[in-house]
Amino acid sequence: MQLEVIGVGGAGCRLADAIRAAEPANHAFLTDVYAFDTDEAALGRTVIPESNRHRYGEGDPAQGATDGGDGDGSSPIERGFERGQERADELLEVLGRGEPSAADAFLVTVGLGGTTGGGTVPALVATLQRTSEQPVYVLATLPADREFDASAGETDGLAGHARTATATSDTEPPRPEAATNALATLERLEGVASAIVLFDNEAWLRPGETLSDARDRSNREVATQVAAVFSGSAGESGETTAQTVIDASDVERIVGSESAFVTLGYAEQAVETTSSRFGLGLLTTERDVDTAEAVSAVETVVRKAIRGKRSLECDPEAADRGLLIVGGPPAWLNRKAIADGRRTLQTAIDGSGILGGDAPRPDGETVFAGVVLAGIGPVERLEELRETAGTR
Ligand SMILES: Nc1nc2c(ncn2[C@@H]2O[C@H](COP(=O)(O)OP(=O)(O)OP(=O)(O)O)[C@@H](O)[C@H]2O)c(=O)[nH]1
Ligand SMILES: [Mg+2]
Repeated sequence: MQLEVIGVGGAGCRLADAIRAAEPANHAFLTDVYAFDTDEAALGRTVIPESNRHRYGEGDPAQGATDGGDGDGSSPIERGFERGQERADELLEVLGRGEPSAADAFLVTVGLGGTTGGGTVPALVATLQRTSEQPVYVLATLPADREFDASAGETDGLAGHARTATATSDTEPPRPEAATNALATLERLEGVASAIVLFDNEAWLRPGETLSDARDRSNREVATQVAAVFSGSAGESGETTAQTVIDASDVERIVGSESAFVTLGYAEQAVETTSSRFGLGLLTTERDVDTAEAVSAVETVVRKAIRGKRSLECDPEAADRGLLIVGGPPAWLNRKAIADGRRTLQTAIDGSGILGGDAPRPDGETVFAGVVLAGIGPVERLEELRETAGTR
């Protein structure tokens, strides 16, 4: 399927960057990618072409307000929502200069916790829903606990000292209000976004690591998960057509249109792709691949994608619906193992429906599985954030 990606705020733009970088060369699944931020310097650090970057809200009183309320008693995130409403048409106009109708869906990427991305996204998503036919999905990160401590970075000894000394505007500020902000944005997205893919920063940080240290790695992880699911059977050549093509309407059926929470899983395994004397000299043919090895590779990646670490940790049983995509060099895509994988997913989620497809990658060097679990709830991490917000 074809996706238009719109990054908003610092994290949103970096996520959009990462998704662009994860697009497989011969399996394009992106139409346009945009970066929107109030912060000119942050925008300048993205690799999104200048024509698709847009700074909005210049000189706006709401901008950069991260330190509590102002005279009128409104909180920074509320002022962020107001600014979002004021600016949504301007952003829509920028998107209109591209070719929004070429996309099967929009994916708006944002880091929840701040006031820019989280403030703008509800109004932008609502405006897109009003003015276009396609589903509008949101990819949102949840803030990590270590961001909430206002003194972090100054009190954690030498490492913190060194960081402070070399601090650039790229270093993440402490965000005591991050949990409150994140929950406020999610509340506004309820009933507005078609579906909300969550990525929990807390779960992907290593001990002692700051968000700035970890963010490139985290962004690559989630971008790989997104690419596995959305690039599905995109752009393949005629001779390697998927047995079961996953298209935009299949994705829509699984994630739904009612703001369901979604988590993504991914696993891959490198496989031998030595050239064959029988094929074109480049492709691995079925006779080069041991069936038992192919079955084992598919089983392994499917199990890891379902049971391993996902963008948001939750029991697969907590999901209503699931989607499984198994990809790799065609000779490795053992049909029976893929069918078994679908049954594994069906059993794991114990829900109402699953879909499965395959994604042949003649030029690929790995067998991979991408998993979508949709309609998950209750989300434990959101409960934790509610507790944090309640104590502040
Ligand atoms: N995964 C990931 N999360 C990030 C990244 N940058 C920031 N975050 C998270 O996103 C939240 C919001 O950060 P930003 O996107 O920088 O904030 P903003 O939307 O620009 O809003 P401001 O407060 O006005 O800067 C933070 O609290 C972090 O949890 C990133 O590159 N990757
Ligand atoms: Mg920012």
